[in-house]
Amino acid sequence: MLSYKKLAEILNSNKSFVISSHINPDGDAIGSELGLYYALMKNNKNVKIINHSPVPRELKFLDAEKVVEKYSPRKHNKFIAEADMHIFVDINQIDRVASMEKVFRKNRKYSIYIDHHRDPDDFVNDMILKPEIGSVGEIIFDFLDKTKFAPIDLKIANSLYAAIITDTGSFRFERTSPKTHIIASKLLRAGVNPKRIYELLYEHDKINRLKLLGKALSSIRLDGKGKVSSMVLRLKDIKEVGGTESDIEGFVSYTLTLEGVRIGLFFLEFEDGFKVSYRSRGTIPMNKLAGEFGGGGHINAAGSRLDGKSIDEYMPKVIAKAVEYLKYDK
Ligand SMILES: [Mn+2]
Repeated sequence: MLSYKKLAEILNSNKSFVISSHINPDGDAIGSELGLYYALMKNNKNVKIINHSPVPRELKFLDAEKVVEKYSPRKHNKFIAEADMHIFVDINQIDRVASMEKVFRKNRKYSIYIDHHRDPDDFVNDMILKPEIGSVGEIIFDFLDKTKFAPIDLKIANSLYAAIITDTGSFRFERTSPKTHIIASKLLRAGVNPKRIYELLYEHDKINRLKLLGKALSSIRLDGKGKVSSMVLRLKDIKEVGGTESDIEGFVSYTLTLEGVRIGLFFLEFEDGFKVSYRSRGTIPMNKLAGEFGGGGHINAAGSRLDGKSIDEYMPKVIAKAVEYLKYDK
């Protein structure tokens, strides 16, 4: 594993960088990318953030200067091929960059993962991997704070704060630590306005989203003596109300709000297949459960996407497997 000191040396000794993250980026992906981007820019580096997906609507406020670019081979392949270094944040498996995988594989550069997921692949030369940390934003902060690689100005602070609150569920998920709060306090001292960031991130529901949430909530069912709850959103519901995958973001968290529930599942049907989000409390490994259906993730939060599979055939199977997994509840 790369030390912060060594990372600072490596960044200092290179000039041009590509920063990238996963398909459908969340606040931790975009916030961490931007935090690192501005830190590199302060050191007069040549940097581009290039992602497979565009910045989602609800995160656009973070990228007021529009520095995050959506990948286009014609526009970016040259820069990617010529950059000294490729830095991947919030991922540790190269296929998470989706359509960009090819260009990164073709143009191997000194590359690193900065991440907090388990089970990395061996694509990169080095990595900073801290699965015990709640967000990559905290890792980037820690790096900047300890090495003084760049002063943490308001732009960096806002980016990292947004990364932290999205990935810790506003300081309530398992991996929220005393240090998470210490970092948040330092970011507030750097000028972050927590009320404003929270409003920008979360308080902008569209009526479609609430209607879809209503449909999802009314589908809720319990199995495993009330310990496994699941919700489903069908393609016909989405078509009836209107809305996209990003309107459905976070619905899965409602499955765990029920008293006594240890595993929550959320099924989302697509045109050609479906996706499952898995959540758990305590020691029940959702990464392992998702792994049985071609996915992965963290111990308490994971996902899998089953393209070309029938939701009616698989939903009972996934639920039955989840009930079996209650045996891991210590
Ligand atoms: Mn993350």
